[in-house]
Amino acid sequence: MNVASYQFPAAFQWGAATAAYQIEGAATADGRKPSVWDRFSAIRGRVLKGDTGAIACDHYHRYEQDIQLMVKLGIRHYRFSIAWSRILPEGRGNVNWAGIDFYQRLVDGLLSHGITPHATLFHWDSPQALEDRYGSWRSREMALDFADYVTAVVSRLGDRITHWMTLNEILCFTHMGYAVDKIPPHAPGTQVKSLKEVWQTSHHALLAHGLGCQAIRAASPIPCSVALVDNPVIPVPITESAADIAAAQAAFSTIEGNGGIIVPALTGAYSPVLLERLGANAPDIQTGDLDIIHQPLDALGLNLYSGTYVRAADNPCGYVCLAYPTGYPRLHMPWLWVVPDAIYWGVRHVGKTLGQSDLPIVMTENGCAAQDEVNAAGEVIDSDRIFYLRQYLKSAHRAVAEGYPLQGYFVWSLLDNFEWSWGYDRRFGITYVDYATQQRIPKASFHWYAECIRQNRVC
Ligand code: GCO
Repeated sequence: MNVASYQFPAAFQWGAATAAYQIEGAATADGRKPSVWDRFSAIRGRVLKGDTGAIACDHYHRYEQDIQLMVKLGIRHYRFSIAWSRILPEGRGNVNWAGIDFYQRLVDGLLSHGITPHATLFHWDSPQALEDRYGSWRSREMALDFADYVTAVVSRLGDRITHWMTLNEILCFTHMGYAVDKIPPHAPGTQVKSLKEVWQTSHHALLAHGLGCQAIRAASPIPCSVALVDNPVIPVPITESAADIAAAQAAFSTIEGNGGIIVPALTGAYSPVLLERLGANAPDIQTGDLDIIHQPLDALGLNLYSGTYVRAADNPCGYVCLAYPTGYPRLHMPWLWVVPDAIYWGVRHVGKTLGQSDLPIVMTENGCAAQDEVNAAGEVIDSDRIFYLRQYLKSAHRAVAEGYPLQGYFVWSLLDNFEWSWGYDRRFGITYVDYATQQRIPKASFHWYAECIRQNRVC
């Protein structure tokens, strides 16, 4: 591996990622019933400009064309998610064969072009029926229903999908879907009475992950890889002095929600510091829960977009988080501070601080929103996105060059898509989508990424 030219090892996995509700559309097609996002986005004022995922990129009908885009891009790996309410429209019970059929066609199309499918079983679109029945993630039943859904999917698609991911970003669909003192920005958008109830939702999601891992392994007809996808906050040492590095490492397992998601998932125990801080607001944990949650993983998926600078401090926790100065570079989201080193440190922290130095890591999402415009020549010259991606990929390369087990990188996203409460206002794609015509226009970043893949290096 040539360090100076940012060459990656031959087996490095280049990919792109999407999620069902963000691209599929076809909300009522072939037996699909509503998810919490259909209901949430239909409520006035919850999503910018009243946008919904009802049509989105119409990928459900245009998946063949989208596979052609992937072929043009040269990716050999594609990460997408499966919509629970297409498979089990009521959230439990009867399997909707038309839903299975869609994903079989999609996966067969990918495989016929040598593209390995990486399927996320849950990317935030819980069946509305389960929300109506018992408040979805507020109930422990949700974890059991998730495991049954996983069995329904893996037993029917597991002959052709070998890379599974259980849940995407637990903290987002729980702590942003439920909140105490404000209307939560994400579906189901339920205001609860205590922080304990919020932590209970993420505890149920962790249980769902654990039971889901067991269900995948029990149902898969062939050997497969099982992963969790998380988005921990990444402390980046402000200097690489021994003291600041130690501070960043100490921060990793306690900062924000990390101690209550990635730490229990990978170590089998919530961070004691977090539990002490939560006190009476800590979730109820039943005997045996942590063993279920702490399943062996074949890989860990990290979704990384930004990072938090920290430095050593003479206080009980040993670190302070540093505010971003006015004028710090940011892309087109309030939280999208450009901190490329987050990739390197994210990978290194997982290995060094959670005792997981051999666990393969995949960058399951990295990308940015930019204020893309189609120019007179019909092109989108998103040099800002190229600037962003190039820096993050160099950081990924550093992790690989230093021997950390980073095995792949999936750009978020293949297409502009429904960006949750921001609707279609924010564009994360390397392909521009004209929503009025559904025309796809590969942006400059698409061509740049294709060249990186072709040369197997950061160009
Ligand atoms: C997430 C989700 C994606 C988002 C992307 C940009 O990380 O929030 O996985 O669905 O679209 O991250 O915000």
